[in-house]
Amino acid sequence: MLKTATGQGITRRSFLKTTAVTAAGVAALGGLAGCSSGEETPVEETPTPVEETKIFQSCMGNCSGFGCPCYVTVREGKVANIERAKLKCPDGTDSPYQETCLKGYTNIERMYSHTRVLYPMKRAGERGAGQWEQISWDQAVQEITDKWKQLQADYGPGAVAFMPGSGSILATTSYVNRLKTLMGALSIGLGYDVTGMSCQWNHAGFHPLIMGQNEWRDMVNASNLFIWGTNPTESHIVDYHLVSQAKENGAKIVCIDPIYTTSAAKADPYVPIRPATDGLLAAGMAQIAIRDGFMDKAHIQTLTVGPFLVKDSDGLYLRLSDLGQAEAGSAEDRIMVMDGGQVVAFDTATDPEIEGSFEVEGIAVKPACQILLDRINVWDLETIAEITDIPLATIEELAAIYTSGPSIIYTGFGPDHYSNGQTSYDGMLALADITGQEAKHGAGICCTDYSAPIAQGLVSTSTTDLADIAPAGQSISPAHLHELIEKGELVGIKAPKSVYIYIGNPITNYPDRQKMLKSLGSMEMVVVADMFMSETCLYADYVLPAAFLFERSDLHESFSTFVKHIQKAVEPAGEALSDFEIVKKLGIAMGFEEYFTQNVDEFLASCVTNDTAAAAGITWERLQEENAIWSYPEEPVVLGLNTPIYTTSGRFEFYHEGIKPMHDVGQEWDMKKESCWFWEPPIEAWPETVGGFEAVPEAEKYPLLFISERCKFKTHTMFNNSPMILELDPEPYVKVNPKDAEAYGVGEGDIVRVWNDRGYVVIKVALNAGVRPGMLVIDHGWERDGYIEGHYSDLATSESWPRFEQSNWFDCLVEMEKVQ
Ligand SMILES: Nc1nc2c(c(=O)[nH]1)N[C@H]1C(S)=C(S)[C@@H](COP(=O)(O)OP(=O)(O)OC[C@H]3O[C@@H](n4cnc5c(=O)[nH]c(N)nc54)[C@H](O)[C@@H]3O)O[C@H]1N2
Ligand SMILES: Nc1nc2c(c(=O)[nH]1)N[C@H]1C(S)=C(S)[C@@H](COP(=O)(O)OP(=O)(O)OC[C@H]3O[C@@H](n4cnc5c(=O)[nH]c(N)nc54)[C@H](O)[C@@H]3O)O[C@H]1N2
Ligand code: SF4
Ligand SMILES: [Mo]
Repeated sequence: MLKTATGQGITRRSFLKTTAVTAAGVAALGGLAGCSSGEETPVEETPTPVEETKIFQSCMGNCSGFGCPCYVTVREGKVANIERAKLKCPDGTDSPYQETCLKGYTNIERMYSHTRVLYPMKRAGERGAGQWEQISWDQAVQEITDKWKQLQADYGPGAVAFMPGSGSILATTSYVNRLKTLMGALSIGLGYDVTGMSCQWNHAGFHPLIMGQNEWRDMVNASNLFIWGTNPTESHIVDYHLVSQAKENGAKIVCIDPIYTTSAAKADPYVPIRPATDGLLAAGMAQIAIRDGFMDKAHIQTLTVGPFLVKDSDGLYLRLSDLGQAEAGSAEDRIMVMDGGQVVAFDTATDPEIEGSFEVEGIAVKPACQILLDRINVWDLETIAEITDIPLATIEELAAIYTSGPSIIYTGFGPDHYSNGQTSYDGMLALADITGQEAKHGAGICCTDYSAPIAQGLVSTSTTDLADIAPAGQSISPAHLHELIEKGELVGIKAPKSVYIYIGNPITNYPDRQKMLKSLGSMEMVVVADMFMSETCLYADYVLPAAFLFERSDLHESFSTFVKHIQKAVEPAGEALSDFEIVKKLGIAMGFEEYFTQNVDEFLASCVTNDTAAAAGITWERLQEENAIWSYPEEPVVLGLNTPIYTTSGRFEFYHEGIKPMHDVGQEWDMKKESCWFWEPPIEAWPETVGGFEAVPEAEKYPLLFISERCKFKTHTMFNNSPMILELDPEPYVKVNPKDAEAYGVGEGDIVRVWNDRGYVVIKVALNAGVRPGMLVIDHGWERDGYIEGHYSDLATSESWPRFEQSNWFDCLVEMEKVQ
């Protein structure tokens, strides 16, 4: 018996009764077709029952679903059907999360697609040519590990790098970390969504339940929902119903986006904004809120770092040790605030000042809130209106809506994809801090999904047991990979000579594809494990066939309110192996057999055999019985209300004392400037001179701003191989505003070349009046073979600002011309 999370039973083995009826029908037809004399007694055919098995399984991908659960029906060794598995919240209501989207239902097609990699493949032509020799697993493993051993012997352990993507965040894909750790190999991190996520964590801390933002269930409690830099009808398909529900509950839905998206169409007001200026809009709204009496002093005093005194000299907090009253760094060395004309430790104050500037024993100080206000007040509202391209009356209207009741800013990763993304998120977060729109239901920020069972410690794939025996590996961000490879060494890290790529398609998905091709091209050996012949596979020396989700057992450790155990439904196609088995083979061949003794079930069981899981009542036995176990509180998680704020100060931090860059690679760093919100235009996406900010020089040649957008037909590059999806969305196109189309002499269906110094793409035009004039938009996720020529990922820059190592796909200027 398989059970859903509610305990509703679903029979694992059931027999189709309908076959009897079918057989009788066939017998009747047979009788007629035979057209016999009618004297013969019709032969009663014994119906052959078709055995069906229903297995708890899941879709997967880095979409907002992150593994929507389903039941797959297995018939004669093949997956024959997919049904959504309705999981339940602890109170018995349907879980609002992870409802299967259109893509999820195409998984059968994907799984049996001709683009599946079925055997280990060795490159037989130029890299990228797609010519392969099928080899045995033994040969593949031998050759790969021989080369790794030689490279590590010649150049050190970091000569081999491991590079993940985000395609399948499951316990077995994390098993790779075991091999990486044992080899002391170089880690190449993830370079996406860094700015958005990190700004949240810097503001509210990394909480094991929730990553710096509130849980999405709370959206339905908002009076006003600001869809600000996200397009959830496309990018959060399975969660969008929360927006609809909020609307049904009477919430006002506001959308701020340069493009009139499908989400914008459902909002009122929709406010188009000049790209990369959201931080200034937030500052303008904050100014108006303060002017109109909506500054929430009590909130700033008690739940933010607002009253903490900051020294003018070094930007650090004034502490008791500065006044000789405690030992620096000791537990007694508390941060000081100004209270009733006295400087006191923050935890003894009753009504601390949040504004003003003071001198304490000759030390000039200001409350952190004053620093924020000074930075906001640098901008006058007219300039903000000019730069954001939003009429002042509209900014007034937005501020009035935002302060009229509990308001949630539902943001996403639009602002993240510009180099100045931090100015947008820090601005939105500061707006919530100043107005007290947080730490209560229906308020705060709901950005990317909730946290993960792995973050909560419920599913642990940790490699700490190897700490004493393995050399400590180094790590580098993809943002610095090219520099590392060009220079051969960067901050003590040597350029890798080989890379193992898994659950990712970096050649398509990182900006400046030509640089990525060059960096990966410099390697002596590139190995990719994938289920499909992705674009990155095409440039590999070895492609290892990975088992599809339905072909393996696993534990979900990615973003979800459930811990889930999926069970192998069918045997892997061809000679595919699960990532677990692939890693195990490689690990044993590298000489680590004693660390790879577990079978997959033993490994999965070990992942949930830990104190945290035990305390939460999560056991391997329960998972086998129930498949999915809810791992969140009953009430929606709201930071500062029903959870602590997980910053070091225990408060929301709009001021970041002593902030350091995410990775110090010798970049210029202005600590004081980075400590608090400021606004500057992005590196490249500034084609016009506005508000005193000069257009970038590139704009003379490349006047158009190019961005990509999520579409419901893809999860990044996944689902490019589903015929059903391709029927709905057969080819890429660039969306062009009709005014620009006229100026460029192009019309619907024309073919254009879009280019800059980094590369070009040749693509069909789709006119779209919702696109802001001066912008071009291509749906994200098409690979090399989708374009007529070139590639959209050749266009974007790999440059980023100093604080975060981020990929800035939207920070990109281009020119366009008609080809035909
Ligand atoms: N179908 C589908 N869903 C997905 C994914 C997928 O590939 N396919 N990927 C998942 C992942 S990993 C992520 S990170 C999320 C991303 O989810 P979203 O953040 O929703 O994704 P995008 O469509 O990239 O960008 C969001 C919106 O930002 C707008 N935008 C662009 N520039 C600006 C700006 O300067 N200011 C403002 N205010 N808006 C701007 C764009 O027009 C777009 O409407 O989606 C997840 N969900
Ligand atoms: N132009 C542009 N580019 C972007 C973005 C954008 O907005 N615009 N958004 C960026 C963002 S936010 C993100 S998160 C990234 C995502 O970038 P990636 O993480 O590279 O995303 P996917 O294209 O989903 O690649 C996943 C790959 O892993 C494979 N895979 C899936 N499951 C498994 C498995 O279990 N085992 C193995 N071995 N392989 C598996 C899939 O077949 C696929 O080839 O894309 C980024 N790229
Ligand atoms: S593609 Fe759709 S069904 Fe699959 S995990 Fe994502 S949202 Fe869920
Ligand atoms: Mo992402």
